[in-house]
Amino acid sequence: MTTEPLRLFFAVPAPAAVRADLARALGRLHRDWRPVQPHQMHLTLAFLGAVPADRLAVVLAAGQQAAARVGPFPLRLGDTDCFPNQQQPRVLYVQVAAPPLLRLASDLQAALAEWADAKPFRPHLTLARQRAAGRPPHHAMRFDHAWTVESFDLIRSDLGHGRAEHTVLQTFRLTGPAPAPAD
Ligand code: 2AM
Repeated sequence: MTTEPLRLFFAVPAPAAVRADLARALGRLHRDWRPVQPHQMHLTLAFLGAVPADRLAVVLAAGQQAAARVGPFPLRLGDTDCFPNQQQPRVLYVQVAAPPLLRLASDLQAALAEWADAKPFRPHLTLARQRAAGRPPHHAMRFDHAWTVESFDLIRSDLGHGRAEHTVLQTFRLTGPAPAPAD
């Protein structure tokens, strides 16, 4: 019997209070932009695409190992920007500063290179995607939120026919050493 591969990614979820603030600000976006649903706001650490269901244990073990190497760390949101660039904006995101995110992302990418998206890691939290080409998101948004990251999730994304549905398969608590102050 063959089963459908799993579309998986690792991500740090944004706390509920932060999601609520971001969603409020996104209410003012032009309708050419489709805001991310608040309950799906996250920072992707590694996107794995299609993983055979019988290899899930390998992915879970990699998550566990990465979580054991990094302790809880502070994270701060910054300015908004666009992918691929301001001239042809397709994705509106908020920049994120936190070096331990890079460590988590590179550990996960290295351990799961068979599936992991090999693009260089750009820490960000996607706020909205463009529905129709051309129009910039207009008003500047700046967020000054900070929180302590204590865990990350392995999430299954089901595309279905409409919007992707996200299901948390496992939460990994960060149990490693506290990052150095410079981090
Ligand atoms: P994002 O982090 O920029 O929002 C699930 O699809 C999540 O994985 C999305 O949040 C998405 O982008 C992220 N992701 C990263 N690389 C991806 C890729 N190649 N295809 C689809 N999603 C990807």
